[in-house]
Amino acid sequence: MKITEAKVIVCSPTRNFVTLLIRTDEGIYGLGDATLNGRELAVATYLEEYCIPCLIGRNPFDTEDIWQYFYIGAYWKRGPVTMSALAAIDMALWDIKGKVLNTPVYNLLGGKSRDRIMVYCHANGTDLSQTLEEVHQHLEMGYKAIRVQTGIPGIASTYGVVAKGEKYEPATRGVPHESSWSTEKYLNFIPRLFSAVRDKFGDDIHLLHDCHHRLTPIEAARFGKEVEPFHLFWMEDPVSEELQESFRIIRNHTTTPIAVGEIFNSVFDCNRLITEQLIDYLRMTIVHGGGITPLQKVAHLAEVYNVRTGFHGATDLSPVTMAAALHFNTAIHNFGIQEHMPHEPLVDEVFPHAYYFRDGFMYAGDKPGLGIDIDMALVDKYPYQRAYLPLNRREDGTMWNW
Ligand code: GCO
Ligand code: MG
Repeated sequence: MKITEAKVIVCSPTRNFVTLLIRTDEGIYGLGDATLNGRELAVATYLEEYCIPCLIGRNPFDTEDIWQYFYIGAYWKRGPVTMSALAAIDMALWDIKGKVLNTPVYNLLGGKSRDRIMVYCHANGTDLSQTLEEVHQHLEMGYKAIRVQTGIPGIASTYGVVAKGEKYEPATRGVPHESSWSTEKYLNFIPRLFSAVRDKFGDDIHLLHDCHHRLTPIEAARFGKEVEPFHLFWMEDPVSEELQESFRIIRNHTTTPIAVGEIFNSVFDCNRLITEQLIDYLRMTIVHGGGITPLQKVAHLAEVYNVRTGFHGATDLSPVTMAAALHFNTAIHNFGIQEHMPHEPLVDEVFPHAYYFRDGFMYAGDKPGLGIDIDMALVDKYPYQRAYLPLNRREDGTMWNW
């Protein structure tokens, strides 16, 4: 069996997605997601100019060798652009393998470790009362785990929060939006938020929170300590992660579990965090972590150190990544939780899929391969539109992590 053609499809049904479609001489094709939010065409070009010419003629079953060919063979290892491209190739090949063998991909990754995947949703009001209302609404939808973000008094806009009736979407069209930030106001307010949520809804729901890389290690330590009475499932991205040893400061002060890794793209971004047991959940998911092939190795390493997965699943990760993540989550032993930020109905139309949500859990479905497709007629109707993630400044104007 041989790869005969590979094609990059860039479309924007409400937001941009980059998809790789690989065809074989036996008429079977596979899909991979290569979306890197705000930098989409860099990955598309990398695939078209440098990867696709070397893919033609290869055996799509050789997932390990093809991965190493593009990883070691590029000489320029790692980085989000190249690793997202590599992830798309890898996903598409696993999809083909499953289709040829007529079995869902989870069966190729170890079979079913569980029947259902616990997911967490987002409650994010502009103020406390709207946020409590959002928590209520999501409980009604059946969610067992909820990430809670809220507007902070005295800060004009903050990460993850949207006006009433709007849906949170990380990227916006036009030039980047700028927001302003006060660590002090944030740290003073968030414990009150979680106290109010526990008072109103009790102890049975899992509560999560994303600090979005905005604290220093000692500030994150204070955060973790002050929310301990409300026993969060996790605090996410408490600090900017480049300095892996900085997590020891947080760890020394608090028992609040830590989740990191949505911007990681290789095991070398988190090897120390894992082996020194400085984190509890790893968020690096299939698309930005280089594909199913390397993520399997990372998950197995993490299992030894009691680190579970908690894959990134915002709207900028396409349904192709969600499908791959759900197969992966079904199979590996040390699954923790999966983020679920539902796509717009139009996105689900462009990418028809076998996976589904029911009563707080998601299911990969039992179709061969990844159980995902793309509607080429619809794709042409929604061409790419440049969009950026926002920027963030401290109140005095200093650039800060968004
Ligand atoms: C999350 C993330 C997102 C990212 C976005 C960037 O936890 O879901 O932090 O909101 O900011 O995916 O593209
Ligand atoms: Mg996050």
